[in-house]
Amino acid sequence: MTDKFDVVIVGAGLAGLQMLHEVREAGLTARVLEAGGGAGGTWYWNRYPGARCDVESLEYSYQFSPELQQDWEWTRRYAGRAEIMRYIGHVVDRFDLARDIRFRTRVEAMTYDEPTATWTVRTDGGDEVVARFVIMATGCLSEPNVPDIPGIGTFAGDVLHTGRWPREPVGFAGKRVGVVGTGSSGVQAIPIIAQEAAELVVFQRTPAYTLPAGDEPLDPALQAAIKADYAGFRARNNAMPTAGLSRFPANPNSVFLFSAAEREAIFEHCWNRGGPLLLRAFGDPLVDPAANEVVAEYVRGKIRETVTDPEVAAKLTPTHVIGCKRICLGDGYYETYNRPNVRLADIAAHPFEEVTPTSVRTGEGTYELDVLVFATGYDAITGALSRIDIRGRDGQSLRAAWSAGPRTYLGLGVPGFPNLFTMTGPGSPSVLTNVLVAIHQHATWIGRCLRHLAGTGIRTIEATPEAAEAWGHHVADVAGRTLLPSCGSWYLGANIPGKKRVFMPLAGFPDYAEKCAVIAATGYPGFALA
Ligand code: N01
Repeated sequence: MTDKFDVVIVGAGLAGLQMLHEVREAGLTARVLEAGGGAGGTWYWNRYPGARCDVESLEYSYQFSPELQQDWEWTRRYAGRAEIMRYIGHVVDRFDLARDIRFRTRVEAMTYDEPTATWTVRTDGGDEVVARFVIMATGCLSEPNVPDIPGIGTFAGDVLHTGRWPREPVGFAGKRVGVVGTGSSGVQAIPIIAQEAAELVVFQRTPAYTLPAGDEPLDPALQAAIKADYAGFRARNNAMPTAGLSRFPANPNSVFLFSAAEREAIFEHCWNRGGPLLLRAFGDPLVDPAANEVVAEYVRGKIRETVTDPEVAAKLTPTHVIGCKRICLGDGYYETYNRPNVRLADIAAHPFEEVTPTSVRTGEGTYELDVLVFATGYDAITGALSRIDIRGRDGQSLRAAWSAGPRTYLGLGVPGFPNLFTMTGPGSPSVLTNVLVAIHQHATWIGRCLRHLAGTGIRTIEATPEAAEAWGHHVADVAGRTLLPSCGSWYLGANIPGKKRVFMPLAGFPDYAEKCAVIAATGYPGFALA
């Protein structure tokens, strides 16, 4: 069966849903193809215990409808998965989005046809959809990374990944559970699993810097005050480098301008307030290694203070630059290691050797387990794009075009792939910002672009190779002025064996948004329009 639409959107997560709304506003027809059984993207799949957003609810929400943002009432400072899924369901119903979404439909391949200037998109059901434009709203953290440990296929118990958690409830009572990974997902799941499981072994490769989230019921007076001027609140957030947290003014001054006692007081305030404020407490921790070390050492002190066994505390203490991997937010994480049923296995010092039907063996010993949970993250930013066989001009594949690292213009267009847009793609601020703001900016920019093309009779838009080349240098230059590329993070692709190490996101939202706006207002320089 072949259907025809103006636009195909791949993915019905928060990006795909807003994009569908924008495409409709532009007067075009759209079909959204979504692999999951419902809308929500990352929130649909991440059903693991403790899943909660690490961006405050009043910011992690859509801004395209003033009525929606007035009507919706958040209950927590950080919304949990269930609350976010209720919000997504409300948005889908309110804007009648589901009628244009085909669920349980995974896109396998797509091919550009030059004579007709259309894309043919093929699904796992064998159907084809033809469209002039394809918009990839496939998410930055949607393609799970599962380590290849010898014997993993023989394990007789349940093997779970936080990003593909089963729909049916998973019970840990009376079970011996192993969790691999201590990034944001592990840090949230570990304290909850520890409360239920008979025994928990955490397999840690790199300790994370974990700051208290400070989750609490949302103060109704704060919610009302923000709603009284939501537009102003959004505008102030958009002016921040990470497009958020304008409620907590950043201190631009060097950490070294303050005495030890003054620093301590500022750090304590940030720690007790919760959230990632420590990194904004001074102006230089993400650019000066010595300043970074001051902040890192404060967090290390907190770990030593919290964890009662000094050997365990030492293993949990990170040594890398704070902030070069995404900061984890979680309440009660370090305290969990004081529980008698929790053990920490250092797999950097003693790597995995083998999984048997009943155990995991490392260089240090054998752990008998009933359940194995992988909180091992994602083939980030490019993973979901490169698993689809995308063929552009002259049949060239996106995978091949990106074998030396992703090449985009603005993180929105790819040379050789006309009429294809990537949302929150490599080369855009995406994961270095509040991603809902990044989504809003991309969805509105693409919507405006589609209206422009329709109004001028232009058939194709395509990033030029020169513009993409220059943009790649710009992204690298901006990252190179910070400490962000200084450790083996998923921002760099370093968590995936064999993946080319390129710093993929662009730091600094306001400058990026301004550039995109100027490009749209001046006839789309850097894109070939034909
Ligand atoms: O994944 P991660 P995540 N053998 O990649 C380890 C967002 N998010 O799902 O650091 C052994 O951060 C890996 O070790 P190392 C957020 O943006 C947000 O936790 O590579 N271990 C690390 O400890 C976040 O950053 C929220 O050495 C292996 C862990 O597994 C992003 O998603 C909640 C391994 C993976 O950490 C990803 O977070 C959850 C291997 N082969 C996620 N491979 C909130 O909003 C990897 N590891 C709160």
